[in-house]
Amino acid sequence: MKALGSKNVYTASTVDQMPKQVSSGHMFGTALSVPIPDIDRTDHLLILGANPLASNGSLLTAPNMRGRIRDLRARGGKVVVIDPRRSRTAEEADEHHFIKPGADAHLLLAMVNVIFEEGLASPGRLSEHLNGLDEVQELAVPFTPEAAAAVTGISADAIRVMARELAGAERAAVYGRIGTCTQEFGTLASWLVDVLNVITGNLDREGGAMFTLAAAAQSNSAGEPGRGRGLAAGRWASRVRGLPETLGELPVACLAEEIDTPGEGQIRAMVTVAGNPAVSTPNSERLNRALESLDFMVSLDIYVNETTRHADVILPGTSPLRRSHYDLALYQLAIRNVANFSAPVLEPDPELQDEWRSILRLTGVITGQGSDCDVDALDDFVAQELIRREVSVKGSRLHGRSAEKLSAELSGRSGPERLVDLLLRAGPHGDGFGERPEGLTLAKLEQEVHGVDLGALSPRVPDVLRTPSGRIELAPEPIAADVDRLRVALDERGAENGNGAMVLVGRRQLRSNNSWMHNVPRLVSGPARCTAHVHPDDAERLGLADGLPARVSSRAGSIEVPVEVTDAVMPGVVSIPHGWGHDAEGVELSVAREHSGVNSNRLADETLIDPLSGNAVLNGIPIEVAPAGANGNGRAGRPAPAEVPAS
Ligand SMILES: Nc1nc2c(c(=O)[nH]1)N[C@H]1C(S)=C(S)[C@@H](COP(=O)(O)OP(=O)(O)OC[C@H]3O[C@@H](n4cnc5c(=O)[nH]c(N)nc54)[C@H](O)[C@@H]3O)O[C@H]1N2
Ligand SMILES: Nc1nc2c(c(=O)[nH]1)N[C@H]1C(S)=C(S)[C@@H](COP(=O)(O)OP(=O)(O)OC[C@H]3O[C@@H](n4cnc5c(=O)[nH]c(N)nc54)[C@H](O)[C@@H]3O)O[C@H]1N2
Ligand SMILES: [Mo]
Repeated sequence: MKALGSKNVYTASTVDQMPKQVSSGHMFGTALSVPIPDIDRTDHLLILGANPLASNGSLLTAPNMRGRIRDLRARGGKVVVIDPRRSRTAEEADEHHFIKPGADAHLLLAMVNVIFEEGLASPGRLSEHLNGLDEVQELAVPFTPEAAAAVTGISADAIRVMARELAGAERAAVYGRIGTCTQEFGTLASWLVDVLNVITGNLDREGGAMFTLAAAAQSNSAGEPGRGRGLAAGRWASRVRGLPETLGELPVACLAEEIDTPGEGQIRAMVTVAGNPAVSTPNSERLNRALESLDFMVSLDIYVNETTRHADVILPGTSPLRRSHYDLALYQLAIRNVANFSAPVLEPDPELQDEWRSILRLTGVITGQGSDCDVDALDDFVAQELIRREVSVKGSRLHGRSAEKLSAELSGRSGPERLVDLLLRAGPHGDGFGERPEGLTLAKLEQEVHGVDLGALSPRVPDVLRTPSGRIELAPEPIAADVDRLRVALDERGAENGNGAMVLVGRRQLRSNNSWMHNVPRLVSGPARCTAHVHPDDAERLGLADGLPARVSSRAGSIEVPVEVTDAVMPGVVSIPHGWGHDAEGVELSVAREHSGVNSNRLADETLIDPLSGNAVLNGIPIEVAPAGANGNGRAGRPAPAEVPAS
């Protein structure tokens, strides 16, 4: 990306967790300073917009979420789930409340209101590290439980009880995930999750919401502790819509218009790496047309799918079984401090290059060295740059050490493994290149084939903070300013109650992973899963019948999809899973084509975003629903009602 020098960088982050990164960045100073619910030690867990029994958790890395939630309840703890669907997680919980999509910020702010109103706020030890407590109290004043009830669909009494129970629990944590991010008020909801964690005294304490201390590459344990530069955002804007950059990338909801709008700076060529934006991003039809119009496109991928079918060149990846793995990102979000390295299981395939080599070769091409460039020299250069940074950063364990000596110690390795060894050894659990011989190295992890457990999370405030003030910013200026939008919605939505308008939400499925697990026969067997869940009252009102196709339309597009009538979804809401629709021309997925389904992102409107993060709104999309005409495409198989899953 540096070699290309383009500001046109897009990732799945802006159809996923960017709002949480923005709120965390403003509050704690880095985008991955995301408080993680300490599930194994908490007594009370409030879950919003997450379904860990299907997803196994996200921004919350741990195996066996079902077992952990059961254990929590078995030791007398309570689990409350807020979701417009009665998900599998909701079924396992003590309590579930349907919420109108997009209304989480209203619910959470009303809980903040109750906690202040009833004198229950007690940040405890954190008080001396906080800015903005009074401001938050002030911001919450208009958001009474009565006002929030109309917007959320949750009664004022229930909101009060939830607030009291959260504040009263010995140890409690609030966890919000994709349902709270991919919506109109994504950053506000993400912020309020942690406001509640702070004001109930649960942030950064055992059994509350805590900061992981990862073994490698974590910016909130790098450099000098306790203070930093804060969030990088708004340094440039997208060409067409003028949406701000965040963390060096632009909202993927802008990608199609950046390709199909003529003028200076128009995107004419593209590289995709392990992404399927033609399915996973809003207004996918427009993006598909845009991708087809490019002058050149190269993709690194393992399939000829909806995205890579547009490419001029596909560089195939190796099987995960033929390459090593260390998860730099997700271990920063783990519920215990852990480190695990997976060595390749199978021998390298002589026909296939490692992906990191393909990427370096592309770098060679881009920098004018040609496709027969010296990949090993480029790899050495990358490693030298990383070493140079470590030895020059103030506060790094390796500050002032000799780059040559460190480089020599790493010389037996190449590629990502050399970088991982460096990052592990420089990290807070590392050996510091001999400084603490019992510390971690990659060699040690190679011995520990099941990984290393570095212990339960422990309190990290204030050292973890990287805000310019060195404090937790409870009411960051840009976020506080966005509360105005909530106030407007309070009036508008409170008034428009119950006029029959429908909205769309998604749902994740256990035997799927976004768009790319549908070409495996075992994972697509059984009844068709790409169905629209519709509440019985809506089905009756709209003339929809179980197993028959409905036409669902939005500003962006229109699809036909078979209906499953179920009271697992709240009235006024339709749920369609994402990642389906594999019947497009040129897609070479023979199994997935047989179980095609339709792409729900044809309905997602690229003009709807959360303004603070640029994140796409994928939940709470206004739609119209009607029985499909007699000429419906019939592709939809009739699902067997007995097998209708709750998620
Ligand atoms: N098996 C499987 N596991 C996965 C994935 C997969 O596709 N399959 N995907 C992985 C990825 S990329 C991610 S990001 C994670 C996501 O992990 P999760 O966030 O746990 O995933 P979801 O199951 O999508 O849960 C989101 C829930 O939010 C609800 N929801 C929708 N709108 C709203 C709203 O406005 N408010 C509230 N409160 N709830 C709402 C939905 O009904 C749904 O139950 O899962 C990861 N794990
Ligand atoms: N409506 C709606 N849309 C959503 C979501 C939603 O909840 N609702 N969820 C959003 C979320 S959370 C996310 S993360 C995005 C995901 O968006 P994407 O990342 O664009 O989607 P995936 O389907 O995960 O695509 C993964 C790609 O990687 C390829 N691949 C798999 N293994 C390898 C490999 O080893 N090497 C290489 N090079 N390629 C490989 C696959 O073939 C596929 O093309 O979707 C988002 N879209
Ligand atoms: Mo995701």
